[in-house]
Amino acid sequence: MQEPWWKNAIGYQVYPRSFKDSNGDGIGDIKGIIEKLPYLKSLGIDFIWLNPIYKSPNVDNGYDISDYEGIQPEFGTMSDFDELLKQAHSNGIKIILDLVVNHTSDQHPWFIQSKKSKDNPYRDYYMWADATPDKMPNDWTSFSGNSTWTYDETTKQAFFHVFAPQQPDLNWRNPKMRKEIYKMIRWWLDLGIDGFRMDAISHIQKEPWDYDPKDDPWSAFMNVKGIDNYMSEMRDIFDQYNIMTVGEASGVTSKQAPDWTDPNKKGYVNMIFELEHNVRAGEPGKERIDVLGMKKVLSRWQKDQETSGWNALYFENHDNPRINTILGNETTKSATAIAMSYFFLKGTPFIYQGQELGMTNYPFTSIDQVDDDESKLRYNDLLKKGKDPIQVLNEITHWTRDHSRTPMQWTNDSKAGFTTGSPWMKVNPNTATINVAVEEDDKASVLNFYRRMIEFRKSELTFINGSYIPIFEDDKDVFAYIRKYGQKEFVIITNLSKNVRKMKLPDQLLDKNWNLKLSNNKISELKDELELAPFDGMVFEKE
Ligand code: TEU
Ligand code: CA
Repeated sequence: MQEPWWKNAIGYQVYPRSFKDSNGDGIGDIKGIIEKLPYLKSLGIDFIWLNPIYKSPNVDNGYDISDYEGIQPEFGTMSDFDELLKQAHSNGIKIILDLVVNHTSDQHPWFIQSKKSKDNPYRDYYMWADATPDKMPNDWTSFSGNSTWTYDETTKQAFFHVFAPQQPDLNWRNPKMRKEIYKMIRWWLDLGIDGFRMDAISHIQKEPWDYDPKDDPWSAFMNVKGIDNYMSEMRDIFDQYNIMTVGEASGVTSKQAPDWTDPNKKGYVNMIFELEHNVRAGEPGKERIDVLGMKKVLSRWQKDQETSGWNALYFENHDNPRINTILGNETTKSATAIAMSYFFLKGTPFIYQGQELGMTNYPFTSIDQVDDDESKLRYNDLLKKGKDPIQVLNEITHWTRDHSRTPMQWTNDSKAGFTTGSPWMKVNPNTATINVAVEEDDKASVLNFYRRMIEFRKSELTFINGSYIPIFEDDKDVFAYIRKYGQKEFVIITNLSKNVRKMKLPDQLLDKNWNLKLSNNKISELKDELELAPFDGMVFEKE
């Protein structure tokens, strides 16, 4: 059977606002992406996931949509988008868009109507309940730490939102609302896009308002019973197109995942982004990702979807700090070891813009430098709870989503070659050394390593179908595994730490000859006793 195209594809996530500015207003745009298609082609990626490009008041950088079928003017026009799609396709690159249907902007015409009166035809497009200014319908907590309810004076009721108050949740129980969303979905698919990344999709169903979340404050809207109906309806549309879909589905467990991603089961989507391995909200003091914990989560997802379903593989996205800072030590060495550690797992790998350069966190020193709405909400909330301001600042600046949203570093210019104007978000000063131009010319750069790694990954079908066998499973520094299919066998070994590690190879690797395929260090043979320097990484193939 022919495998679907997305199984041997590499994804690249573009955050349009920060990718490339073509007209000097300091904001990245669609024409900027078109300009950089040759770069993306040279990297070897197969599809782009674009963060929201729709009309939006921009409270949550495009995740608050006021017109699903209009392009954000700062980003360009619909004809720019058509051009992007055309040129991407002629370069062999597919485009998937963000589908944000858990909520809209409070400036969406539906919500403006809905707010007007209790009998407005759009009232039930959203969720309203009786309240007073100081008594909300229940005491559920939203993702930003505040109430999920905002009181509205006009009708003396409150509306429901799991994110910011400017992002009211759509009422998926309303079939009329769903019909309009499905029409919009078809509209984009008919335009020829290649699929969707479905934002916050596991939250579209909520428990009844009298549900008690107990000690799990978000359980009231995480993969709640009844979501099946809506997901199946969308699947039935997707099935009519040759596209790929990836659901951002926190709350769907690894055991439940095959149900979501296996076409022989419910198969709502082709793959899901799990959020378990990528722990964003670290406590102060716990700055580094715990390698052992992360390995356990990733291994569990590999196993639970080994024979049924499919994984989406990623370390970075626009919601997380830079992996080369929180897992690596901001070196070429760590960036490349980290890359190898996840790229050969079973699933479709995603790269977030700048990750392929080894970009790092931004050195924030004050809350005024922070743009992210979620970070500011949390900052104020923690201050209100009486926490120490310095500690709060530390926590927020360590984890703010802004780290990943600083401009893409194209050159060593102070504006990173991102814009000729004043960039909307500060450029990381290390663009002096970490940038595309410098790395193009350096054979040993992170960028050129990614190129080799992508080419190799795609040339070897074992990485699609092979089984996953973890080794050194309980080791706190070394992430290593075997991929095996028939006679073919590969072993991936990465030291994700600053420690020198002496490893004794497990029996299953002994008495075989191993050829080096990819490496970021001087080791050329797989010996029975292996000494790994900090952030060594390599891939061997059995002879
Ligand atoms: O993020 C949503 C998201 O991270 C939640 O779904 C998650 O389940 C929750 O925080 C618990 O960990 C997406 C986008 O990626 C983000 O940028 C948006 O701000 C958000 O949705 C709202 O649209
Ligand atoms: Ca611009």
